[in-house]
Amino acid sequence: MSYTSDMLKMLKKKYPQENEFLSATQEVLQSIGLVADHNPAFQKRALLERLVEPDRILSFRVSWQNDNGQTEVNKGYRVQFNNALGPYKGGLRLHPTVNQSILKFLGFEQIFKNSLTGLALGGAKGGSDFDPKYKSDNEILHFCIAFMTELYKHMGADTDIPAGDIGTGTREIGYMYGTYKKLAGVHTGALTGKGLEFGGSLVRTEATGYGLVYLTQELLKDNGDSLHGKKLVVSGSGNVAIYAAQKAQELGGTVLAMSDSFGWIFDKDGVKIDVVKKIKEPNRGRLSEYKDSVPSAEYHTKGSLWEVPCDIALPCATQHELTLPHAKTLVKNGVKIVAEGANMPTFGEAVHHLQTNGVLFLPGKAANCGGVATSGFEMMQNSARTFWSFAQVDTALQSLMSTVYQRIKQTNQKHSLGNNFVAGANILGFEKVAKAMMAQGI
Ligand code: NDP
Ligand code: 2IT
Repeated sequence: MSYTSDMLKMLKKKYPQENEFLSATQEVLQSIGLVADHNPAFQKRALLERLVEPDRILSFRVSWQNDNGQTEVNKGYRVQFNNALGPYKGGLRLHPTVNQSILKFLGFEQIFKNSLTGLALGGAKGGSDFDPKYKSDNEILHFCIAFMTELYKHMGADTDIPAGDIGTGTREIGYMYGTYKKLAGVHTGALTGKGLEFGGSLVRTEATGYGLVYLTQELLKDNGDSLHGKKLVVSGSGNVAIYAAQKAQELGGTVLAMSDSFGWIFDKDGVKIDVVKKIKEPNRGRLSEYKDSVPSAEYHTKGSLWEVPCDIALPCATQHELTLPHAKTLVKNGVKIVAEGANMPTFGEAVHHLQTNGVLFLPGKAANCGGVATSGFEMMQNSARTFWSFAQVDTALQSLMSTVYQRIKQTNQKHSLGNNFVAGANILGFEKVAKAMMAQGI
């Protein structure tokens, strides 16, 4: 047995119900053995035991009033996982499936993702099992006020800086920030993804999707190729998916299919992003409406968009959406690259199948880190009380994604990992956090 496998065994015993958290920790622990197993100082200081246990988990009740005057009760959380590199940083997810396991997996991954950005950001995640679908603007406002009334006590520009995630976009961040500002009595950058009029950064809305495409572009460039003429399939049709699809098309690709949790669209002429935006922003309408504007498109509720033959697949919806059978179909149809816009969208066995069949696989921690990196840029602008132009932020984002690619590639070369970007990203992310934790004692 090794230190990393002991740790995995311990976690399975201690948290048998936390499937998502176990998947996320397994992937990291299985990658970092090379650098974590042979350092007795790590074991003496219980480095891994400390790394897999959140610093704290805040959980609270959120009561709010719906439009019928009825009080509704949801569960709210913030998992402050690790602040070795900087203040806790990570998004807030509003989705009925939210539970402690999901937020622990997201918070855990955020530690390494934030490390990969090269910025001084710790890892955290939070949210609620509140379902924003079919809620009125007034109900969203009342939920956000109630949620922040609890969370504001634990946040701050130098302590914990939440942001968006599934179900939390610019509108929700605006309502949350308004409440934070009132209760805390300060106007500081304690949330990112804010409106441009009150401290938000240009490009933050687009950043995760753009960053995903920039990293994919680096990989293509490295292989003497480009996005030009490539066929893409992008799952989801939210913040990440929309801007990934938009940038991919801008760079010469064609997005043939997109999805939401009800179904998926196929548009042989390339999905019209403006139509998708109109449906989704900010009211989270249904993709079935796409056909009203583009009658030649197809809308399906059966099967999966992963059946559409493509060169590049970008899963951008949610965790565990791309299964082994999907991976087999993608391989059979000749996919060349799979890059994760979402967090852990691909099951472990599907990743393995893709990698062993020569598909270049970019893991979410690296591929979607452009979002949190641009949150980091927002924090920089807030601290300096300045405002960068679109081009300034976009150039900084492109350069950061290029550096992330180069550093993962160097890590792979150093450890003879070939094209295993999962292992490279995990090792690279881990090494910096481990160094910081060791330097800071216990
Ligand atoms: P949004 O809420 O904007 O969009 C989510 C999209 O995924 C929607 O189309 C939604 O469909 C679909 N979806 C959500 N849950 C499910 C589900 N259980 N099954 C099928 N489809 C689902 O979220 P984001 O675009 O912000 O986030 C997407 C992914 O990207 C998440 O994994 C998130 O953690 C990750 N991410 C987000 C970042 C950000 O900056 N926003 C940064 C890095 C990663 P429907 O409308 O029907 O619910
Ligand atoms: O998963 C993620 O990286 C996010 N939801 C964005 C986090 C952030 O703080 O911008």
